[in-house]
Amino acid sequence: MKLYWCPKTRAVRAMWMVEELGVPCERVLIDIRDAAAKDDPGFRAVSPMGKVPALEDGATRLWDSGAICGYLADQYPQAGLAPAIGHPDRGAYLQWLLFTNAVIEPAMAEKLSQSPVSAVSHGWGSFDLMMATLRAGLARGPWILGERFSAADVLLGTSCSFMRQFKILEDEPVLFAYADSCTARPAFQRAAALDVR
Ligand SMILES: N[C@@H](CCC(=O)N[C@@H](CS)C(=O)NCC(=O)O)C(=O)O
Repeated sequence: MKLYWCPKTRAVRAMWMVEELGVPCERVLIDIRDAAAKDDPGFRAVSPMGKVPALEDGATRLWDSGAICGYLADQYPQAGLAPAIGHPDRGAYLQWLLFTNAVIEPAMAEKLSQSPVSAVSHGWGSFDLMMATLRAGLARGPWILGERFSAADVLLGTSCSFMRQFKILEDEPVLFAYADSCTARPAFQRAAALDVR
C-alpha cells in the first residue's frame, strides 16, 4: 500500500489507522502547499481532487480519510476495528464512521466561516445540533461504540482534537476527555511522531 500524506493535515487519520493495524505501508509525502508537488501525475491518479490523505492498494484508490479508515478496517478484520457485517454494532459503527466527514466537517466550516444556519436544509443540521448529537453519542464512553475501539474513533477522535486545537470549543469536558483518550493510544503517538517532515 502507498499512503499519500502531508504533515499536519487530515492525513494523520490514515497514518493513525495504519499504525493501529500495524500493516506495512509506504508513505509518500506530498506538500499540499506547493502547486507543482500536487500536480505529480502519480499522486493525481490516486487523488483526483489533489487532496491528502489518499491510498493506493493494488488497483484500489481512495481519496478520503473516512473511506480510507473504513476500507482498512474491513481489509484487516483481524485487528477488530470494525464490527463485522451482521454484528449488532455494525449499524452504529457505520453511522459514526460517516459522521466526521458528513456532519462534523461541514458543521465546523459553518462555524469557522460564520455562515447562516439553516438546520433543516443543510444535511449536517447546524454546528449546535452536531455538537449536541456528538456529546450524547460519547456520553456512555469510553469509545463511540462503548467498550469497543473502532475505526470510527480514529475519525471522531481526530475531529475532537482538531476542534480543540482550532479553539472552536470552549469547555467540553466529555469531548476533551475523549480526545485525550484517543491521542494517548500508542498507535496515535507513533503516527504523531511520523507526522513531521
Ligand atoms: N474529505 C477529505 C478532505 C481532505 C482535505 O481537504 N485535505 C486537505 C488537507 S487537510 C488537502 O489536501 N488540501 C489540499 C488542497 O485542497 O489543495 C478527507 O477527509 O480526506
